[in-house]
Amino acid sequence: MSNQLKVLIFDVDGTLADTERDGHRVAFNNAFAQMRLDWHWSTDLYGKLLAIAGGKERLKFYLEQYQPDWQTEDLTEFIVQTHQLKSQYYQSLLQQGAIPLRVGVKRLILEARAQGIRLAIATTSTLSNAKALLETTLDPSWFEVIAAGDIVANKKPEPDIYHYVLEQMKIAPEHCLVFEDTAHGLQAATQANLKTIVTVNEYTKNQDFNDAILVVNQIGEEESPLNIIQGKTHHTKYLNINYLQKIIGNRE
Ligand code: XBP
Repeated sequence: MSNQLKVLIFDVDGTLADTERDGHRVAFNNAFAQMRLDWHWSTDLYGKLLAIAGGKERLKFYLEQYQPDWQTEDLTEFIVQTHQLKSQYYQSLLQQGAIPLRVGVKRLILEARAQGIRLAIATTSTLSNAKALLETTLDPSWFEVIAAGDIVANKKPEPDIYHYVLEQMKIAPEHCLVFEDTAHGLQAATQANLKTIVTVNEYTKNQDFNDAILVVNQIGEEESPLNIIQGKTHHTKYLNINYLQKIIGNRE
């Protein structure tokens, strides 16, 4: 018996949109400038900082590794305040429409809704930041569960956020498919026994995706077809629900 696809679970940053390079990074730099801090995160440096998941955790790591002599009275308070300011800048970038969805994301989500496939979000981002992206590009109410940020004890690559989604939706992992863009995200989903499709981006394209069932450059559209990077060569220009059903059912 093949498994039936019932749920799609999406990571947010880098998967739904290129929010890391064009959003979070830019917003952190804006916050540093407003706070008169002489720090700038280039796209290259940000690529290294992405090794640490979570904006607050990433800032702490940066201070330890790159500004070891810089001091403040209350580090925790500093991180919280800087992150709040950064989130304001991030959300205003979204409101300006500065960060579009990746190719094929909206079509696939609309198709899933039309076919009664349930939807969820599993992200390391702060809830307000994740919701802001959904509000400006899709609709948060389309997602039965929006699991984000500090809701679980351990962020990706630990599987906690995926376990949380499965529990909330009362669904077995074999009926779900995950979309991720990073090795950390893939590791988190795999540890929760979830099959994962990876849509790589510039930051993640050289990472190890051995555990993915499929690795592509994007979900794709008729006029902007996908490239298969790893996995069986299926003849398709873009991912649709019928195709995902075949993948999950191991029927191709
Ligand atoms: C992305 C992250 C987040 C964002 C910043 O994780 O690691 O930290 O970079 O978001 P995912 P916050 O791929 O799981 O979405 O500043 O809101 O933490």
